[in-house]
Amino acid sequence: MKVGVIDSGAGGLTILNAIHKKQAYLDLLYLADDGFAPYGDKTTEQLQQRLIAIGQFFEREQVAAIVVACNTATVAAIDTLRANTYLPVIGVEPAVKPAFRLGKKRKVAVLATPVTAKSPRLNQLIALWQADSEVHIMSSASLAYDIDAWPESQGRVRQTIESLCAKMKQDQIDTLVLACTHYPLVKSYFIECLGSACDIVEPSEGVSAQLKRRLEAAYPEKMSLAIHSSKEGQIDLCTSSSEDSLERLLNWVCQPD
Ligand code: DGN
Repeated sequence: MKVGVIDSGAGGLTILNAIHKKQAYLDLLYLADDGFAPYGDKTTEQLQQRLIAIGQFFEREQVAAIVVACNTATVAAIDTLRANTYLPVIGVEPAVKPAFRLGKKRKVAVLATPVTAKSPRLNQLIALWQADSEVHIMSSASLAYDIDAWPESQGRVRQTIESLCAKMKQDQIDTLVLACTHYPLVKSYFIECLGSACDIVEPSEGVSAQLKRRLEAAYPEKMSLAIHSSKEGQIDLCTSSSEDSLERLLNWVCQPD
């Protein structure tokens, strides 16, 4: 069974890796839509139109489900995609619920792209789970874009993370939610700057588990056969821009923890 996974660039590979780790029997087709990146500075309407076209692409590829492995596209356009495709669609949402469940009176920073940071959906999620925790929404317009330009951009990535973390330390943040799928690719930099006292939360395992539930509900027989087979699924990568970006993506596929 084949599943389509989409992000604007390399970020969704954090989700793809988590899916492959737990559900190795699935074939995965990853689309890095870097010809249209970054998603973080597009309008809601642009993202909605783009996701409709991507839904059609995945239908032609005969996938069984689509994973929108991008917080920005999820908050802006997942409902539109769902309304325009017959395929099950799984999104990724900022992992605020697990963050607030870590304990009471947390000081939580949610770091995202500008579109996600401003979205009503993020604010609704926070209002739902916040309880007595303090929340600081932070955004970076450049970080996801720079991660896509790895490794030349390594210095800029480090600088941006250092300055974001300096602010978090000043605010005595004890929990960081990585609310852009690109950010876990450079999680080690966050750990370096914040130290082990700060919990860092990201949603990739949750999305993988949600995908499994949706596939089991939509295709019970096929899934039962797939789970019990010894077949190792295939990972295919494609991009909407150049060959060069495909090579960059390969750096991030199935990295060890
Ligand atoms: N990985 C995307 C996300 O989770 O929001 C980043 C989108 C972008 O292009 N900036």
